Amino acid sequence: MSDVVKLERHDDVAVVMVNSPPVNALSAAVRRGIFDNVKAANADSAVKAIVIACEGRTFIAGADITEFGKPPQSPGLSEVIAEIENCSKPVIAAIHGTALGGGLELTLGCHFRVAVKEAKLGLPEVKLGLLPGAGGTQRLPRAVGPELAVQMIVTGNPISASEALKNGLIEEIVEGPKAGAVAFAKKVVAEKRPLRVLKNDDSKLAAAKADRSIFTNAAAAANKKNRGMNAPLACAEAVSWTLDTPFDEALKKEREMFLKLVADDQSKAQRYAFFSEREAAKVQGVPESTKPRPVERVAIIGAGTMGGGIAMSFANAGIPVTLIETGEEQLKRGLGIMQKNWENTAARGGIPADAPAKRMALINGKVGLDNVKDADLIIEAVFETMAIKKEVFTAIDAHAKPGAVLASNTSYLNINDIAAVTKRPQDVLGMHFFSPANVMKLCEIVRAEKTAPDALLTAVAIARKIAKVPAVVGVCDGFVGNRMLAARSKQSEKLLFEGALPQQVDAVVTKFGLPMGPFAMGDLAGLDIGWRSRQDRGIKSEIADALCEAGRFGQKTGKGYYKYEAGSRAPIPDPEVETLIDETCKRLGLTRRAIGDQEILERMVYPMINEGARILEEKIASRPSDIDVIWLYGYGWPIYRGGPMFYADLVGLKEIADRLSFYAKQTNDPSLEPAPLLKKLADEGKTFASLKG
Ligand code: T1G
Repeated sequence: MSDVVKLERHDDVAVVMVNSPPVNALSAAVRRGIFDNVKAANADSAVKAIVIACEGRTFIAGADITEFGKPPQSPGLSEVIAEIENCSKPVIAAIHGTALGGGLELTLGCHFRVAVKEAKLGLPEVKLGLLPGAGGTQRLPRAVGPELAVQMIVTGNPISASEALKNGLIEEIVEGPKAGAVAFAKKVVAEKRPLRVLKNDDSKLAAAKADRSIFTNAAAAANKKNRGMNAPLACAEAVSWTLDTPFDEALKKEREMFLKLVADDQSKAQRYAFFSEREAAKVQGVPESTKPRPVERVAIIGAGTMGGGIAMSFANAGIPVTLIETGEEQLKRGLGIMQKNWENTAARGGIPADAPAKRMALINGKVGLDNVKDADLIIEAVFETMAIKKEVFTAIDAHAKPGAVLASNTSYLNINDIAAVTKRPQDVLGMHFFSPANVMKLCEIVRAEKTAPDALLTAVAIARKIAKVPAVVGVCDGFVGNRMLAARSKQSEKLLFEGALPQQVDAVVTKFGLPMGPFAMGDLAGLDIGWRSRQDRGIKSEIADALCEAGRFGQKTGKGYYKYEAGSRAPIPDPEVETLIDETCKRLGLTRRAIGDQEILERMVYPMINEGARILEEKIASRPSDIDVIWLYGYGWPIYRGGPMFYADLVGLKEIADRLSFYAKQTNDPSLEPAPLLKKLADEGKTFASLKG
């Protein structure tokens, strides 16, 4: 008998109870347990109906992703679903938590489905670079109609139990999943209700037979939103087979398509990203017994762009915030921007209409740093100068309660120096949010020399609670993300001197899958920020400085590396910039050359990988996958390429090391020589992934 699936009897109803924490994923043991118990219950003449239910926090959340790429073990999920579907007795799925992927597909083989009102139902395979591989593309359209089905499958977004009820995916919303399902089963038996066998029910397909545009539109929308990804298009095509391909033949095509996608590098990258995100939240080097400190109230210092965005993130999660500014005017402006942001989102239907007022009610605006006294976590988001940071931390050290965690949102300043001005360096760390902080998911948690383990876990736990993706990094200039970005920026500037133009470099980077190239990004952030920083440090950057001296700060002045039409953010190549680059190169006696796209791509990506290797050597990041999580969630690295270190393993570290050596000599730039760790792994024929162990 299976130890993850048990058979219970409730009068003449058999309950197949799955208990395989944490999410009842369909491992081989779970599949075997369900198959054997359903078969046994169906053969038992005393059993009149069968319920499939789960213990723990959720119904089956899908196939066991850890089994992908390993030799398949029987029974396959499709075999289990067929066993259910072919039962002569009613089989009812009792849904709670999230019925996702193979979990929802299993319920579609059942004759009826009931769910508790908080349940969510979805087919998120596309987010793993896959398509539903156990009949979902053919049964879901027969349950809810092709229009909703293609949207659910191409986007991977779940629907609520009430939407499921409205669209015929479930029969009833019940109080407790198992008890509700048993009661429903008895009703079905008493009423002798005919079994709903989806594979034989084409009634909901008729409407779509006339209007095939729902598939072409879904595919076009997916292609627009997910440039370069294979799975969304495959999903739309598979659902369209419901219109003209017999069910059994369509299942075979679905399986072939699934096997093709699961072997594709894109899906391997997306599955890697799924687990890497969760791995990053597991802090290394802290005692097992360490627990995070409780956080009931948060204080945020600074109601500017970053402080306001951070405050919104906490309020979005229902956590009360004391938002502190130096004066009423600044506070009023910051609160106004937050209110406007929420109202715009509500107007678009992104949040309920009453959400802006509810969330504003969680924000308590105050003037004066003494207002931090009740906070369990204090996050400083003031100007990026060390002097101001030290002033603020000295003040909060005087007012904060014992045990409060003191975090700086600095994007590169030394947290050790900030901690040193307090009497409690063990409570000080960095929480580096990315702008706009209410949207971007990444939060670099900066571990300073004296940061206490429980303070660190507190920051990681609260970041996850506000739906951020935390990654723990060490103290260095730029931590991980911006330090690697700086390595890329150095090359992008050099490429202009050597012969490339901003639009060529940016086109290569966006074609690779990043949302924006380095020059358009500079125009968005404002070229004057870097210009002031270089002046502070006595550094020249001929072309960027020339642009700023000409008042070309980027989007904010209507021109930077590009020009912009009034009210538009679309970058337009500007002949004036080409002239400025030409003249600057002539003045410096530089001869420019034609540079190919491949060289540009390698000079954009490989130096970042090289910096990532140095970051690992210096233990600024503890896993290559943490570096990838930072780039996936902080900079929009395309999820289907896994992250810079995952991509490096795909290209091959020897190839990367050789190309870096070549460019180091060609451009006389020793910083491009392969980092010792990269060279060692390349020489040994190893991968960054091999460091995981
Ligand atoms: N397989 C294996 N492990 C899984 C898993 C899965 N499907 N889902 C979650 N886990 C692990 C996860 O790694 C973590 O482990 C723990 O469970 C808690 O997860 C045939 C082929 C269900 C909404 O894509 O969306 O079915 O870190 O931290 O925030 O067509 O997990 O504790 O060791 O995310 O409460 C389709 C993926 C699979 C759902 C819960 N299903 N999972 O979120 O917890 S493909 C999915 C989630 C498929 C079929 C196809 C979420 C969740 P650890 P967590 P959570």
